[in-house]
Amino acid sequence: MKKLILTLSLLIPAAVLSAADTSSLALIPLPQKVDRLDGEFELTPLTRIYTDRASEKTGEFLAQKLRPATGYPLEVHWQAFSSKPPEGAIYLTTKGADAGLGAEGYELTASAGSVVIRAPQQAGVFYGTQTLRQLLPTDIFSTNVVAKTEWPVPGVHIRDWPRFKWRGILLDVSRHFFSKSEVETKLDEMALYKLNTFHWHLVDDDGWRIEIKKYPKLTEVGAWRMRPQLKRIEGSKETTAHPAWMAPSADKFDVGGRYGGYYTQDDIREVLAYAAARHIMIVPEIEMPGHSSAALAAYPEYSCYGGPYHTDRDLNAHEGIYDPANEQTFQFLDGVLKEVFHLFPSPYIHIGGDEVRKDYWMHSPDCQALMQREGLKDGNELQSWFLKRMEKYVNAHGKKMIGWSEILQGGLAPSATVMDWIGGGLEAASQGHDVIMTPEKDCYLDHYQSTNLLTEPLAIGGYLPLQNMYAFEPVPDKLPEAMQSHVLGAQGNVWTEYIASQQHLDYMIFPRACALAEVTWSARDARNWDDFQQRLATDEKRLDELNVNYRR
Ligand code: TNX
Repeated sequence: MKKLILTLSLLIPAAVLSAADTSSLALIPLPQKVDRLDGEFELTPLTRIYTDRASEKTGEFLAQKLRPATGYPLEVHWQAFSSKPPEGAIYLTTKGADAGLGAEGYELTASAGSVVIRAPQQAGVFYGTQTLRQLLPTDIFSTNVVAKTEWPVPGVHIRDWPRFKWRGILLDVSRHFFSKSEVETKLDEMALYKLNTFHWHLVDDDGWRIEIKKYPKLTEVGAWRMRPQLKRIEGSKETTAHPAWMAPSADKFDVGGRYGGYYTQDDIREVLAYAAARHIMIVPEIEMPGHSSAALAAYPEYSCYGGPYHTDRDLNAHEGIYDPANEQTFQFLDGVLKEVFHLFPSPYIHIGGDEVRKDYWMHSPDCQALMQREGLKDGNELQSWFLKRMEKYVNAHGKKMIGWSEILQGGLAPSATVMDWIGGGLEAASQGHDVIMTPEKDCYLDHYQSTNLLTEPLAIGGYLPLQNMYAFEPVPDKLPEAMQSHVLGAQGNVWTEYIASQQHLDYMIFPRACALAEVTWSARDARNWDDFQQRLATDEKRLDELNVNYRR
C-alpha cells in the first residue's frame, strides 16, 4: 500500500498534492500554506546551521534540539550570505524576509540542497525551526541517540503565520504546586506547538507561590498546607480510577511533612528567561479580591473579619476575600504588585476578579460605610470600585489589567481586558475592550475527556473531549466584524484542584493542547477533524519520544 501511494505521488504534480499531503507531513498546528517540492533534504553528520546575527540563539536552540537523537555535531555558524547558503546547510535568517508575514510568521523552504527559514522577526524564525523539527522523522524527538543514519526533510515550501496573537495555556500552581523544572517542561512543549502565552496562576486559596520580599509570610505561611487535595470535593462527580501517577512527588513535602512549595524571585527570573528563549510571554495572575485565603492565612488583618484563614480547604471557615474598606489592604496589594511588575516584563497583569463572595462584604459595617460614602448600591459596584482603583495603580506602572468575566459586574474598568470563562467576551469586545476567550465548556483542560468516568483519573467534573476542543471557535458568532480584532485569542485552562503530578498534568493537557494550538494558529476554514486525527496519530509518536503521558 505504502509503495502504491509513493508511486502515485510521483505522478501527481506538487500543487495537486498539497492538500492530501498535509496529513502525511503531520504538522500541528497546520500551516497557512504548504506546497510540496521535489526531492528532500538530508540531515547528515556534516550538516551545519548558518544564521544571521539576529538568529544566532535560535540556531543554537535548534542544534540543541537536533543533537540528542542524531548524535551529529550540527555546528552553528554566523555568516552573512549575500545569496544562497552553501550546499547541505540549514540557514536561519531575518534578511530579505517578507514583512507581510508579521511578528510571528515565517517562510520555510526545504529542498535537496538546503533548508532556509526566513522571517521578519525572531519569533518567526523560531517557529520555523519548530516546524522543521516536525518535518523530520518523529524519532528526532528522542532524547537518546537513535541508531540510524537517515534523517530526511521532505521537499516543501511553507508560508505560515498565526491567526491569533494570544495562544495560551493557564497553569494553576496554587491548588497543587509544580516545580520550576516541571513548569519549564510545559513551556518547552508549548513552544513545539507554537503556543505563546503562559498564564501563571500563582495565587489562590490553596497556596501562595511567589516570593514577595516585603511580605515574607505569604510564602512562609501561605505556600504550605497539611496535605494535597486528592479526594472528592462535595458535589463533584465520582470516579473510580486513581492511577498511581496521580500522586504528588516527594519533593512537594517539606521536612515537617507539609505539602506545598513556592518560587523564589530568582526561580521566577530563571523561568522567565526560559520562556523568553521560546518566545513565550508569561502573564502572572495575582488573584483579588476573592480566592485569597492563602494571603489572608498569612496576613488576616487585610480581611473583613480577621480570620483565621487556612490553605487547607477542609479547614476553611470563610472564603478568603480582601477588605476594601481598609486602606492598608491597598497598600499591601500595591506592595505585592510592585514586586511582581519588577519581575515580569509582560505588559499584562491578571488580577483575577472571579467568584467573589460579596455577601461577606455586605455583612461588614466598614464596607457598608464605604459604599455609602462612595455611592455604591451593591456588592457588584463595590467590586467594580475596588477593581477600578487597582487598574489605576496597574496603569500607573505602565501595565494593562486583565480580569475574569466577573469584572464586568458593576461596571468594567476603563481599559481592562476581559478573560471570558462564563461569558462577557461578546459584550466587552462589542464595547471595544480586548478579550481572551477561555469559555468553561470549550477550554477547560481540567474537565473530563470521556463520559466513562471509570477509566478517567479523578477530575473536577465537566466534559471536554478532544473533538470539542478542536471545534471551538474563539470569535463569538454575534460579534460585528469591525470589533473582531478585539478577540486577542484563546487559552486552555488547567486548574489543578485534582492534579498533583506532572504525569496527570500531561494527561489533561495532551492532546487537547494540540487541538487548541490549531484553533488559535491555523486558518478557520482549514480545520478538518479527520485530517487532524491523522496528523495526531503521528504526533503521538513525538509525544512518546518526549515522555509525555498524553491521553491516548
Ligand atoms: C472556576 S475559571 C474557577 C477556578 C476553578 C475552576 C475549576 C475561574 C476564573 N475560576 O477557580 O479552579 O473553575 O474548573
